[in-house]
Parts: sequence; structure tokens; C-alpha cells
Amino acid sequence: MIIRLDRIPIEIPEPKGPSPNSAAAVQELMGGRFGEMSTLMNYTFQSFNFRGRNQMRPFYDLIANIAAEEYSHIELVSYTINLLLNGASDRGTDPTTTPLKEATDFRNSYHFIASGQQSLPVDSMGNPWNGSYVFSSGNLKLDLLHNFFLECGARANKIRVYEMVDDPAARATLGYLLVRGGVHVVAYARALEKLTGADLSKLFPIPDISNKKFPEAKKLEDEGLHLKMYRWSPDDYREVSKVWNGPHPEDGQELVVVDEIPEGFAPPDLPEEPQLSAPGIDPELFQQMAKRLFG
Ligand code: MN3
Repeated sequence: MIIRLDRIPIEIPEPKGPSPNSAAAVQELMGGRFGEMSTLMNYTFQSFNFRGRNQMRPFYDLIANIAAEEYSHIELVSYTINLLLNGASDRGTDPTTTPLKEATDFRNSYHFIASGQQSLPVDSMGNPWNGSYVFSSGNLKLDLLHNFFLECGARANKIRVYEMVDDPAARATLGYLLVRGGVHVVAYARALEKLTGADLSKLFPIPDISNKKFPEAKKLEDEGLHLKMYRWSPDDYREVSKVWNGPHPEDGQELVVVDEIPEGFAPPDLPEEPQLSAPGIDPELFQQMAKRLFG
């Protein structure tokens, strides 16, 4: 079971303005093969499927705990896409003005046809996320090796989207996800090291560019965010500390388990887009609804 909190991990800065093509690029981090839906569902299934967990508790706890963190990452990416789509077409209620005209030139028309300028479970080309992105072989060594690869692939995609999009909202999210994804790269490398003795830290970083080159990520690493494994449960997953310990492979600082989740921030309130009938409540209907709800 999970407990849900109406919070997101960072306060996303206001975008410079509507940027539907940036939103389309950021979709890769949502529904791409290496996006946050993939990390969420890979670790979720691997944790549900884990056989022999009593003997291998630290590895089970690690995978299950990271799965919970990934939920907060899909939330963050979703809000970032929504913020970039705010005001991306002409606000109003008169369809004869062709308020969505410009959307015929935007990269992802589903944002304007299938949704009310909102995030979707699709990649940057509009392909839907699919379950074949989940690898859950049942072999612990293979699953951990896959997860290490998945996080490195995710890191490559984040870096490329950063290089495509200069909006401060997108870059704040990318900086945060680069740091947290970096934690997960190190976590799976440490897990493989504890399990087998193999030293994957010699491969770091993949791709060969430090998080410190990205100002939004550097700021968070200066605060020590890359050292922290949050425990996403009031009482469970305590054995993550058996894996998450020792020096960080890149800067030698001590890894720490934080026994609570990040405090986070209230999610942004998304304005109405009347030209898309989103949410489509006119003043008269609103009045009637308010009477029914509040008397
Ligand atoms: Mn993630």
C-alpha cells in the first residue's frame, strides 16, 4: 500500500511563457522507454515479484523504496509539462476564432486534442508508454544490472532534453531528477557490489559528464542531495542502510539514509483553459454546484 501526500518534491519556477514544443520534449521523461513511468513500473514490479526476500531483505528494501520515490518523479514531470502548456493556445469561449489554430504546428497535437493542454503517458514523439519497458526477470543480479543500465539510460535522456530545452521550469525539474537519478545509479552499483564484489563505480559517470556541469543540479549537490537516500515509509524498508552506506564514488562524501521523505511543496494550481473546456465549468454551473456542495 502507499500513502499519498498532495506535495511535489521541489517548487517548480514559473516558465518563461507557454512552450508546447518544450513540453513535447519533456514528455520523453514521462512516457519514454527511459522515462519516470518506466523506472516507477520496473521497480514496482520487481518488488512485487521478489522471491526469497527474507534472505535478501536489503536488496528488496532498496528496490521497493526507490519504486516509491519514482512516484514523486512522475508527479514532478507531469506538473512541469502542464506548466509549459499553460496558455499555449488562445484563451476564450468562442470557437469561431480558431483558438487552437497554432496547435496545428506544435509537435504534439494530443496535448490539444486528447487532453486539455495536459501531460500524457506518452514519449516525446507521442508514442504511448508500454509494459514492454518493464524488465522483471526474477534473477536478482540481472534485475540489478538492468536497473543500473536503466538509470544510466535515463540520465542520458535527461541530459539531452536539458540540451534541447532552456526553460527554467524544465531545467529545475531536470536538475532535480539528474541528482535523484544519480542517487539511484549509485544505489544499484552499490547493490551489485554488495551482492557480487564487482566495482561498477569505475564506470561513473555515464555519460561522461558530471552533474556539477548543470547549474540546477550543482546547487542541489552543494546542499548534499546526492548523498541522501530517503526512506519512503513510516516503518518499513529499514535495511536500505545495509546497501546505502560508505563514500560517494564521485566526491567521497558519506552516503546517508534519511528516515523520512522530503518535505516537498504544494503542487502548482493550474489555470483553466476555457477554449478546451478544461475543466469546462461555466459560472451558472459553478453556482449550482457550489449550492449542492456547500449549501
Ligand atoms: Mn526517477
